[in-house]
Amino acid sequence: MTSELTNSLGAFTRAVAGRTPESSTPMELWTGLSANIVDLIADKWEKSAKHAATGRQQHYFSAEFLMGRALLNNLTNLGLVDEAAAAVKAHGGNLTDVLEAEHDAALGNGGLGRLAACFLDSCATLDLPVTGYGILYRYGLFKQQFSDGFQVEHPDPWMEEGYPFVIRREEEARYVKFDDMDVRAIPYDMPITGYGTDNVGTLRLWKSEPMEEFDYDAFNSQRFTEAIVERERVADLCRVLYPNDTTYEGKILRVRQQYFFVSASLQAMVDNYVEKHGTDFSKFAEFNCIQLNDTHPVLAIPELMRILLDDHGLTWEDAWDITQKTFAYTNHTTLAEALETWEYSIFQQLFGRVLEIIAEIDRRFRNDLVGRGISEDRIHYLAPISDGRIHMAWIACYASFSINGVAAIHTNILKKDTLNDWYQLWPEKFNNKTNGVTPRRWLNHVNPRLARLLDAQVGSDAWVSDLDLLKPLAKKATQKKVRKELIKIKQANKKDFADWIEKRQGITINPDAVFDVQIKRLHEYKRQLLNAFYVLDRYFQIKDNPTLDVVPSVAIFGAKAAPGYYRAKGIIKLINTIAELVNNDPEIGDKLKVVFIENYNVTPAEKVIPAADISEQISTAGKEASGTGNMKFMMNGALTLGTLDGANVEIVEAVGEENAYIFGAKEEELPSIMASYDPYATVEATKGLSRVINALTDGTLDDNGSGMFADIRRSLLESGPDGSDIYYVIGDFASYREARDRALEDTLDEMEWARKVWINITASGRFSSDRTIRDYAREVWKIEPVK
Ligand code: T68
Repeated sequence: MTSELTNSLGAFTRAVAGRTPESSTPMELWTGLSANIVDLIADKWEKSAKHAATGRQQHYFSAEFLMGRALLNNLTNLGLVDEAAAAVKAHGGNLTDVLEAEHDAALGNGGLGRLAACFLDSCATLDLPVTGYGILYRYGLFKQQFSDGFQVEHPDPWMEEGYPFVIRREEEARYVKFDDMDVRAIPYDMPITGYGTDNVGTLRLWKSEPMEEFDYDAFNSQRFTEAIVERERVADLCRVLYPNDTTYEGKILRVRQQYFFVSASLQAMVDNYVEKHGTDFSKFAEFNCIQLNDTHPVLAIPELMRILLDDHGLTWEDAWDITQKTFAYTNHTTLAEALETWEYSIFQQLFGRVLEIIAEIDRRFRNDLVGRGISEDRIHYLAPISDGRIHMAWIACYASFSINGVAAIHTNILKKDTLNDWYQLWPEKFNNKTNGVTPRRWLNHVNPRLARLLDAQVGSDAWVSDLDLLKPLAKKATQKKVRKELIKIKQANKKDFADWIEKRQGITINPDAVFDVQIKRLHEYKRQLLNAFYVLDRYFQIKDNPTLDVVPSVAIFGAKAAPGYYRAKGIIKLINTIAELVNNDPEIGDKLKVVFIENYNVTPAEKVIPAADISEQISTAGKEASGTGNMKFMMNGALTLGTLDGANVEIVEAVGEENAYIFGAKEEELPSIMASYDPYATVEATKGLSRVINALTDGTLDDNGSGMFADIRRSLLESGPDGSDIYYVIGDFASYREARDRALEDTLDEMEWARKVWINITASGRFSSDRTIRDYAREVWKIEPVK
């Protein structure tokens, strides 16, 4: 008997492919099945949206949503995986091939964008009335290729072949005005299904288009080509995601993108309010709250003021009162180079009226602070406008009722350092919301073997939407059966990864070796260099002593560098060069291998995390705001090898120091250490390290004449602001090597290792984004589930 889904899949595939499903490509079957799924969601989605719009609503503004693939996630949420597999099979296809045809929606750089995606998943699952707002980038984060070990970037036209999971809402278009151009903003809505609920949330992504399909005057005159150019200028606006993470780039197109999406989103929100409640705005902040994901959407603050003042005639005092009750701001970094400030002249050129409003905010802010007896210097430092620049974080801190960091240590650093002046002025605004990740994608979906074990132990799949249910299982760590099961699961996952990487990159690894994984953006503060140095040191040790009894391990990396970040690209070249050296040395064999996953993204993360034994979280203490990969690894039974930084601190708190591998200088120790730090002397004093550092420039490692390796060496050993090893790589090396060696040795006692693994998995409940979102909902957003 053919199932309903088999029939509908046939129809949908015919409609998109124009031929029988049997002759369709996996991509066409993917498109057909995806359209079919949207069809199945549609009624619930409409109902959820109507329902949510009746009460208080939360709006999540973010320039990035790193969604990854959508189809399997939706099939899982709808409980349709088996049926879909059968339906695809009935048409001569194979669900795995169909799922693998899907492009990642890579509309984000890294942690910040992926966090936004996890949050939407949790909001939908918890039946919370939350909508996400962002930009429909035509090109996602660049595709990374290695050429001679160097990173080369390629465009990522992720939806060129069609993408059924966004629906164009023509009738909800808005106009966004710049001083030098007018733009039509068209929303594309993506349904966000939850697990075990009929609630379907929405991610609204705006696309820019020319005001008129045709400017007839222009087209009918000699200005034809100019008119075409003008159209392209508008389309350019949301063409590409800026590939910088954590560093700030003051590009005019970027600020256009920011204003574009917040203006369109606010217009839609305000229109919706007027429709429901009329033009008495006194209750606006009772019905609406906006979370700003970092400073990228902070232009929403003056823009809401503009709409209330100019379009609705409110007084400044009333508009400001509403604005201050509406916005909440999340900070994601303490790095000084990440704080967004825009040149005054750019705002002058793009939106004079918005600038006028910022200037008035600035004037009133200065008056306010003078009234509080604050010194002129401090006022100058904190003012929205100073030294010819607009300070986005300061506007956010002033106008928001809530300011939060993303892990306990990070929030403390904000209070005592980065935002200390603001903390002194308004301590009550500050709160911590430790990040989390969705257990749907990052456990249930990526690790079905472990998920089934958890089902059996819990007695149902209830843990998928209530990860705290794992907590009482911790005591089963003593049970041999559970531990044996865990070992088998990890082995099978490692075998899967080994097959996947072999097929993808042609590299063979031994699934019985320890998989040690560092996957994250390439940045000096994340210290991939420390990891690379360890590998090189180990290589030299084996070369010196070929009979050395080492625990076989595979060092697995995945990382993209911002295209303009020269040193990060040098580190990529270095890791690839070390891989070449190590992997092709017959004397080394399986004792040590290096894998660099090319084009690391959400999907490769899903493949490697379930296979990891060791999770590398080795940033310089105080630099990683939270990290979220650390949580994904923990949930999947990898042990943390890390510094006391970001959420590592809370992970160690949850599992106990004996169930993690902690090393390195602490955040509070570093200032005094750095005051008298001599990297050169430390190299000399650390066994094996000078050989490693010298290998950069003595001909052992070849950077193809690029000079990149000499640059890396300089950054560590030379004095001056561009050198001095400011991330303390050399200083932490000995302690890192000791901890990593110890972790590798510990894997030999499989049963004891499995005990630690189980403790980590069962303690991961507090790192579910459901917990994070409940905290936001209760303490900041003040929203309730809507059934
Ligand atoms: C990350 N930040 C933090 N920024 O580095 C990480 N920045 O510790 C934290 O876990 C994560 O945010 C979530 O809170 C980023 O990912 C960016 O990607 C970014 C992008 C554009 C501009 C600045």
